[in-house]
Amino acid sequence: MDIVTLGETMVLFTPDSTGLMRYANSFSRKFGGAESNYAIGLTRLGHQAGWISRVGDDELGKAMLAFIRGEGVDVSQVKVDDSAPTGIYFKEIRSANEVRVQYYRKGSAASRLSMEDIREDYIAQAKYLHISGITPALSESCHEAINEAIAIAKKHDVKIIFDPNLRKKLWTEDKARRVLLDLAAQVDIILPGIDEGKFMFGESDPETLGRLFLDQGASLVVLKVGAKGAYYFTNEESKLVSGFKVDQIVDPVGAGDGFAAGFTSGLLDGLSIEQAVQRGNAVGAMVTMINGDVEGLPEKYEVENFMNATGEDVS
Ligand code: KDG
Repeated sequence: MDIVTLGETMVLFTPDSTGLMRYANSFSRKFGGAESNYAIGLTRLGHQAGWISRVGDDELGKAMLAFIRGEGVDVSQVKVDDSAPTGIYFKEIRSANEVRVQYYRKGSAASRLSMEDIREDYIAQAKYLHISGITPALSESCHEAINEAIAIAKKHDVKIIFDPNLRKKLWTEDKARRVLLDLAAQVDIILPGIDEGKFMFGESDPETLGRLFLDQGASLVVLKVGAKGAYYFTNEESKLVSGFKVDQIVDPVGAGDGFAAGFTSGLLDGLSIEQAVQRGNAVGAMVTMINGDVEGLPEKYEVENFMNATGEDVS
């Protein structure tokens, strides 16, 4: 396995019309969850990815599992839990720049994920463990599962990639800040957005944030700055890698997961950090052009064509 990730995926209902949710009468059923979005991003790019989770013993949970399995992700570590339902979320697209989400996930099957679901041999054989800041926000047992996965990865020298994925709806700001900072101190690579950096450290200058994250312990920090692209920082170098032009943003949700998948794919292919960030920027941009969290994730030839066709500087 190239990467293993863990977290909740939900059934996603998107109104077929834009505007206020109260006027929406018909919806498209899709699936979305930061960690499985990331895993699917990697399988589309030709890598092997495994996802650890729980789904409810219900029709939508079965459909979700079939969908993610069908995308080539290993779901052997996903439990069907008959004591809680599969979580659901609705997306309200007011405009491309204003997408609101409404969760129905409290007490969901995935929120019951626990350290017993984490198998040492499964994580030990991966090249990277990917974690996101959403999972510890879901429940105490989910937080324990994350800590267990981190401990196993460290024991077996599996590199840890952390996407803070701050979701303010899921926990208090104090707790979120405390846990995200704690996780940032335990990982090898961190992929925050500039707003997440600001939330965690109260700083908005990219160079300062890069330094602060490195001081926490990560050896590579990739700080995303929206359409402008992303900075990367190591103890030796730092650089802004420009983003790609997008003609029309349709749905920005999932762009960060696409970025993380493109970037990790670059590392797995042995690209330089700069080239890996470039691939991350391209995949993130491509995700925004299609409605849905995973529908816009490209195959490798598509991302290469996109990069060749639109490699313009938007900084
Ligand atoms: O990054 C995209 C995710 O936000 C979306 O797929 C849903 O996992 C999700 C969440 O918790 O918001």
